[in-house]
Parts: sequence; structure tokens; C-alpha cells
Amino acid sequence: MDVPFSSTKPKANDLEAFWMPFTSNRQFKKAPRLFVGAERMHYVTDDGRRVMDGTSGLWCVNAGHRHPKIVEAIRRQLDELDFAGTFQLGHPKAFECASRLVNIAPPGFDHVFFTNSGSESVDTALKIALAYHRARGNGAKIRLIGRERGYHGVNLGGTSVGGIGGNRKMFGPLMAGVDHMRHTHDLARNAFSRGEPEHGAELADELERLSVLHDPSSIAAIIVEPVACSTGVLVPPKGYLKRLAATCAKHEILLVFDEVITAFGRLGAPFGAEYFGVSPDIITTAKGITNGAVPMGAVFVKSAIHDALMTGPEEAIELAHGYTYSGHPLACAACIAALDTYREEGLLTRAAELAPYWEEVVHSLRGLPHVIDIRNIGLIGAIEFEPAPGEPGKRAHTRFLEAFRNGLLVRATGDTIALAPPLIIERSEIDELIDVMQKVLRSTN
Ligand code: PXG
Repeated sequence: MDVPFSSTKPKANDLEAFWMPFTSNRQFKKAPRLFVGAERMHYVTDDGRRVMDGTSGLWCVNAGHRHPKIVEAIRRQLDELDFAGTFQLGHPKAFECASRLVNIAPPGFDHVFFTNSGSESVDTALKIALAYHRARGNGAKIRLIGRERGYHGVNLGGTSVGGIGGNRKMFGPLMAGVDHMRHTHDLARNAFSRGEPEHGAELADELERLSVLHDPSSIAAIIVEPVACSTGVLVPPKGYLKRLAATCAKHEILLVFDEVITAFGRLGAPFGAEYFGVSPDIITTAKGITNGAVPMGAVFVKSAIHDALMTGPEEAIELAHGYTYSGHPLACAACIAALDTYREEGLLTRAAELAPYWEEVVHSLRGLPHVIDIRNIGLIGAIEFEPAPGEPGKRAHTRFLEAFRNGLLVRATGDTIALAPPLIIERSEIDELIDVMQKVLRSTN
């Protein structure tokens, strides 16, 4: 039977029904940008243009788009087992996947908890930190510390420890018992640093300050991104993360590295923890874990934390936490294939080989109009613009649009453009990317 559409209802293919995330919906829908295909380094738009992906599809597709091995693994998995939950049941791929992840993790990380996104990984990590202290009889350790300009996803825990004002202001008081350290961005001392900036390790002592204020006996954990990417790529000052780790150890504060972006090779080591030579207690991941092909996240936990919760009667559920889709078969198949691909193609360390060249060419944009800082680390670059008077964010946004018109996808955040191409990028493609950026930066007001 035909059901007539009311004239106010959206029609098929109307853009109205989809309330898009982190998007200026009304503006976007007047001039949409749609992708209908992708392969390796490129997207294909609905009008048939190839656009180079300078963002790895929001920091996900480290091995490039539609990698045949990953595509095939997901197809095969679908023919075998579509879904099986993991509450008091299991399926072999989830165990295989967890073991494979543990095998490439930094020493001591012997357990993973599966989630479906970075946001879920963060909230899971915060809950594990609270549960750990309680299980050890330190039930007063309940405060969580984040950092200004930090991004830890959009769930209530992650929003609370997050430090981007615009992401917090609409949502009331958020979680109680949260405080924030200062961010590390310091253009006056560190503009145009190559790699880790010289100045600012002392900002790690903010944790000492908060420990005096709240008393260490009340602080459960601190969460930081080793490189704060979403806020515009803030590279930690030399020595900062080690100093932070030392304060955590002194006060029995768990150190959570949010590696949703930095894990799986972005910096040139499998994990940011290894790159910076710091051993946190918990690591959150997502994105590159499946090369972006199926939603998945994982929280890596050290044995001491896991084991502290493996107490009580054996029939008791040790951690009252988990998602319907924790360890989804398709995600596990994609993850195993992604890990195989990363190993076979040397992608977990390839950024280290490319980094010196990348640094050179990204910094070649210095001197172009309105550029007030350039930052880089691993295969990440960032160009910060002097804000247009009275219009913060506009300069980066117009350059994002102009780059897109010129066949290059970049990410605009505040007054910064972030670059993070797939780790498979060739030097000639890096040159191409930088050529477009040069042209765009020269021609845009
Ligand atoms: N933690 C970190 C460090 C992230 O970068 C999340 C948590 C949340 O992940 P999910 O999967 O829930 O989105 C992220 C996500 C950008 C950009 O433009 C970055 C993210 C997401 C979307 C855009 O830099 N990071």
C-alpha cells in the first residue's frame, strides 16, 4: 500500500534527515561535499573528482582506503559469523584479536577491553581507573584530571575531562570531581618548532599543583593525549610527558594515554608511549585499530590493574561494564587484517622514515600569508593562522574549502589546518600535497 508523504516530511535522498555530527548542518546542506568512493590515497566525490585524503579520513585509514586484505577479511567474516555477543559467551576471533593487539602493545600491556569508538574507550578507561582504586581499598581516589584543550571524545566522561570549551559549554556541570591542567601551547616561546618544542616541560608540574590542592589521596587518574591532535596538533614539550609520568608514579595516580590517534604508527612507532619512552598505566585506542573499516576501540591495561579486579567469587562478574558490540566479529576480522597489513607493509614504523622529509616540506610553508606557526611530529603536520579580526576559525575554514576545490582534503580546527595523510603515502604524493597547500595558502585571503 502506498503511504503518501506529507509535504513536510523529508524525501528519500533529502539531506535534512541526517543530523550531522560536528558539522555546520545548515551551511553544509546548502553546498554539500559528498564522497561516493575511495581507494588508497584518494576519495572520489559524487561529481567524479578525485580528492587526495590528507587526513586519513579523520586519522583512521593508516593503510589507505579500501585495502584489499582488510576488505576481503570482512567479507569472509560475514560469510562465517555475523554477530555473537561477548557477555558470558564468546567467539574465537575476539580472543585472537585481543592476543594480537597485546602482542604489538608496549611491554606490560597484557589485556584489552573492547569498545566501539574512541569515546567509549575513554569512558571505559576512566571507569577502570576508578574501579581499580576501589578494588584496592582506595575508594577515596575518585578525582579525574584532564588538560585544557584536550579532546577525549564526546561521551559524558570524555567531555568532562576534555578541555575544549566549545565542546563543554552546552552540557551543564558535567562530571563532578574533575579538574584540568593547563595546556602546553606557547607560541611566544615555541613557534615554528620542529618536532617536540624546547620550552614547557615545567607545565607538567601542574599535576603537582593539583595534587597539593586536592591531595593525591583523592586523585584516581590523569588522561592526556601524547600529542593533542583535535585541538590543532599540540606537540608535547621535550621532557614533559616523562615529568608527568614521574609525578603520577609518586602519587599513585594512574596515567592514561589517549592514543586514539597516536596508536598504530602515526608517530613512527606502534604506540605514542613507545615514541616518547613513557610507560602509562592505561592506553585508549580506536580509529586505526581497524584502519577505519569497522567501528572499534580497545583499552589496553597493564596486568596490575586487570589483576586487581580479578578478585571475589569466581562466578561474580568482575567489571560491570561492556558494550553489546564489544569484540564484534566484523571489527575483530578487520582489526586482525589491519594488523597483518601494518606488519607486512611496515606501516607501524614507516612514519619514522618519512618524518624528516615531511618535516622539511611542511615547514617550507613558513612565510606564506597569515602563517603564525607550523608544527610537526611523525606523519602529522599543522599550520596555524593568525585569526581574522573578529572571525576566529575563518582562515582555516576558507583554506579547507579552497584545498577541497583543489583536490585535497585537510582538516580545519580553530585557526589551524591539520595534515595527517595515510602512512602509505609516497614522497611524490607528499610533494603533491604540499604543492596544493602552497597554492591554497598563497591565493586565499
Ligand atoms: N580521543 C581522542 C584523542 C580522539 O582524537 C576520540 C577520543 C573520540 O573518538 P571517537 O571514535 O568517539 O570519535 C578522538 C577522536 C579531528 C577529529 O578533526 C578528531 C577526532 C574525531 C573527529 C575529528 O581532529 N578524534
